[in-house]
Amino acid sequence: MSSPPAPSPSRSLGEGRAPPDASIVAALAGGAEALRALPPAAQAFVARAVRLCRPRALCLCRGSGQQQSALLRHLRDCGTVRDLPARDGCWLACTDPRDVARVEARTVLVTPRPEDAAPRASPAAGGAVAHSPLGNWMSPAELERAIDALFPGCMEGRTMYVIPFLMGPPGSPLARAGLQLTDSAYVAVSMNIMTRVGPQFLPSAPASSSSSSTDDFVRCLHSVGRPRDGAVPVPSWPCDPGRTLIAHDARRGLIVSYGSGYGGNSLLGKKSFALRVAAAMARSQGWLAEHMLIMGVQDPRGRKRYLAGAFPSACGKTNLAMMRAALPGYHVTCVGDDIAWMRFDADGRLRAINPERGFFGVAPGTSEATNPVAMATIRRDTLFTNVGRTSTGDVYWQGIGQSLPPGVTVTSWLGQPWAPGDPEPCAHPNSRFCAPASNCPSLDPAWEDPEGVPIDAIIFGGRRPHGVPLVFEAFSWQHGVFLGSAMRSEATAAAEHKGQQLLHDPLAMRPFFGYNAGQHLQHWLDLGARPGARLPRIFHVNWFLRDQSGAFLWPGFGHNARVLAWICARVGGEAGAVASPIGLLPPEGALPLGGLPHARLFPVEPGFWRRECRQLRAFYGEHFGSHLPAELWRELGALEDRLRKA
Ligand code: GTP
Ligand code: SPV
Ligand code: MN
Repeated sequence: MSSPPAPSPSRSLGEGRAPPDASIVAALAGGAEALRALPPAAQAFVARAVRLCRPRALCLCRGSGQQQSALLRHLRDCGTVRDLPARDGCWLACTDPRDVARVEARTVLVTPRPEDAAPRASPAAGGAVAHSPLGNWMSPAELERAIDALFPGCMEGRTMYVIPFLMGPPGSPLARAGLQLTDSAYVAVSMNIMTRVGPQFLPSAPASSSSSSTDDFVRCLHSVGRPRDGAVPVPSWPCDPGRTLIAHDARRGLIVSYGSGYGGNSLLGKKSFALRVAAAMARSQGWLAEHMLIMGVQDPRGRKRYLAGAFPSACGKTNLAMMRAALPGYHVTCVGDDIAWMRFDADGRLRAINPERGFFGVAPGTSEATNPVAMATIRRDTLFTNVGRTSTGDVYWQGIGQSLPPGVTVTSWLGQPWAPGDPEPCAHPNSRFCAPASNCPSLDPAWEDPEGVPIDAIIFGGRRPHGVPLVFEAFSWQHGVFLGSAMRSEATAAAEHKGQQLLHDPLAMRPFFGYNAGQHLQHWLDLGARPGARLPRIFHVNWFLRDQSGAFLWPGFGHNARVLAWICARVGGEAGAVASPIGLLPPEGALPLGGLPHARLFPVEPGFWRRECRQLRAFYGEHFGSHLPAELWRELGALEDRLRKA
């Protein structure tokens, strides 16, 4: 007699409230404690994951400092982190050199139809996976197959950390809960810095018995993986780069990540939840989840304005959000450096919260000269990854702006002796610091306001070595959304791209869209058309113009305050602007340029912009096609017309 086929282990990973067999959890070390602390829906998710991944033990993360220290000591005993005696409570992790950045090629959105994931994700006939520059698609059935291939037994011999977490200030109408299960203590420690952790953040009961399982919390399953041949070249950093997969099923509120322990691949509250899944929630609930910093700018008369800014990865968000203004009388405060969740309030104002609780910032280039606020933020209680280490137990990287005292030596992120002048850098270009927001001396007093801060201006920007002025303003909300859709930037080390190619990066969301990018742009246009909306002004900036020798023209960093001052004056109706085909420009003399010629910082060369339009038309056509909102095609046509007349 044949028994019925066993159900696929992955089936219903995200579904159901009742624990299928809680006994399997209770039998594990730490299991009973986790069960006691978790609501039934969370218990059910844990039980399913335990059955699938077969961990040796469970560890419930409660968000306490005591537990954080214990986890760090455990990581030290495993050789994953080393202490940094020169800094209080600081640690250094070095990864497997194959696991150093987000893996965009293996990041997918799971939807029934490919066009729900990305405009031009077209699988080969009958295919279950499709790649496109605006997002990769995987079918729900293929995700089940992938889970069945990757996860069974992947946590054998390891502890599963159970991390209930909240994105956003407690009590905020925009805050959302998640539950991440991971076999990486490094991830558990990092999540405890980046998010608010503890079982109290999980809703104790579903919103209603008929509500879908996505309403209560986002289910996140993560494993660093187990290579098929069992070979782990860096035992302190197990991973399975050959089979990495980061999959998002927003409909089921489920994120599944396998094979990488690094950054956005594994800290699932960040890009996976707070951008991809949240963007899909935001679309249906009428708000926005965006790759944006949030900052306060106070002018010499004491007036305060809040700005949100979208720049692609490693293009200056952390630096701008933490800036110390190099302009007398201006004072900048930080609400967030990477992600903004925004909604219109009853008065029609756009209000933003930072869903995170820490900074996961790029280390190279961070110095007392460029970002003194970050340098103060990372003095204590910071987890560094892939930077160099000095013989005195301090950190080191290219552009840290401190020469080494005599006799002090450096070990590179690869564990090799390193000396200034060596051809290879001592820190990986995407090496990072992970520090609690509460360490930041310029943290805005309202940074945890549950209602969020009112946004007066939105800034888009990228790395553009030529042709794009230091700052210009959009003519309207629609034109501003067009500018966002037309963003381009040089590739950076934050993902696996090689070389200095100019990538299109609409809204700085190209790797983070949670649904069809054309619909995401339409959502922006729809919100702008909302009756009673008091829309922020939209600006485009470029700190990265270069001269013939390749050097940056603009001093950047704290000096970007001069640009912010003009933006705030525009918002306040106190500064004039000159119309040009591409937008509104500051008149000559409107912002202090420190002796640099106006024309070099504000080039508006019709030939350059005509080429830009041709490339944008090709990009729109090839990658959006009919999914691009008609209003944006019209904006492009209007720009081409203005340039023809110029
Ligand atoms: P993600 O964390 O990847 O989203 O990056 P980010 O957008 O927060 O970028 P970040 O502020 O970390 O800056 C990345 C790199 O750009 C660092 O090496 C900075 O030193 C450099 N950078 C930031 N702002 C400026 C600027 O105004 N001028 C110049 N020349 N470089 C800058
Ligand atoms: C980015 O790449 O935009 C980051 C780093 O902020 S990561 O968390 O790895 O996505
Ligand atoms: Mn980022």
